[in-house]
This record gives sequence, structure tokens and C-alpha cells, in this order.
Amino acid sequence: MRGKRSPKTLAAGIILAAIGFGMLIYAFGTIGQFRYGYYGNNVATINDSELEKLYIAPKTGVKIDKADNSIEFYGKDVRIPVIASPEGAKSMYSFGVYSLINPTIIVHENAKVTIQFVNKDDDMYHNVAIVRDAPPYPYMSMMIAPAFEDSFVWMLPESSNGKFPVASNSFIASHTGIFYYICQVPGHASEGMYGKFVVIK
Ligand SMILES: [Cu+2]
Repeated sequence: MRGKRSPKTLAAGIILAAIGFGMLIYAFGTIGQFRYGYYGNNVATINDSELEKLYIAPKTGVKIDKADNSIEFYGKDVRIPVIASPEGAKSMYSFGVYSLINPTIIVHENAKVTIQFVNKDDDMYHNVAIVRDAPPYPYMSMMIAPAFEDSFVWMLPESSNGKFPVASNSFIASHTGIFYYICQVPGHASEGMYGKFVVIK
């Protein structure tokens, strides 16, 4: 018959289990950072006047429907400026595209989509990812996989002193369907930081 474990053995077991659990969390965190990483403080920035230009839609290639809160981008090579916490938004958990807040973004199948993402927020990080999952979103939304290869822009640090962090990523909208663009910083998508992303024929 085995003897009872000594308190010392028990304590050592608990410590080892805690270390193991910690390593597991760290490993997941590392994977998370690898996919939805952080550009760091040496990220590119734009100034106020460059940001102002992003609120203005080009005269061709874009159809804005204010009543429907939607923007359709035509063509095979589209550039979509997405601003986190834009001017005029009621909530800081918002995306802006041109003059609209959390609009439905419509692109055409097989278009090369370049998301130009800017963080206007001066006290929070944000990212953007196009995903398959529909709302409501859980508090921890960073493990939701992107719908297309590279359909996300990594987390951007907060803006400061009139300098707004900016980064771009491109992907091919390779199939039609209804998708969503969301912010994956914990709690942001669940607070409403998302919009519809529709790929049509
Ligand atoms: Cu966010």
C-alpha cells in the first residue's frame, strides 16, 4: 500500500502544475501574437491632414449608400481605408470608412482587397480582421480565424501627438458570402466594434 503524499510532495506537484499551465498559456499567447501580432512602437504613422484625406471617398470606384449604411467597392483592386475610433462615432468601439460608421462593406468576388488601417484612438489598441463568424462576439475574440488568407491587419498602438499609426494588408476575396470585419482586442467586438463585409459576384 502506498503511503500518503507528504505536504512537500503535494506542494511541489501544485507548483509544477502551475508552471505547466503557465507555459501552456504562454504558448497560446505566442501563437496569438504570431497571427494577430503587434507592430510595436516603430509602426508607420500619418498626420492630421493625411488622415483627413482618408475620410473623403474617391469620385470613381466607390458607391456610398448613406440610407443603407453601405459602401460598394468596384473593380479587381480595391483599397479600403478603415479608421478605428473615427471622427463622429458615438462609441470608441467603432470603425469608420469614409463618412460612415461600421458600414456594410461590399466587394466583388476575386477582388484584391487592401485594408489600410489607421488607429485614431489615443488610448486603446485596435486591429481589424475579416472573419466568417457572425455576432454576437465573445469577450475573447482574438482566436477567431480570418475568413481569407491575410484578411487582417495586426494590432496598432494608440495615436499620440497627432500621429496616427497606420498599416496595410491585402488579401483576395476569393469567394462570395457574408463575412464580418471585427476588432479582436478583448471586449471590443463584443461592445459593437464590427461591421458586415459582403463579397458578391
Ligand atoms: Cu478595438
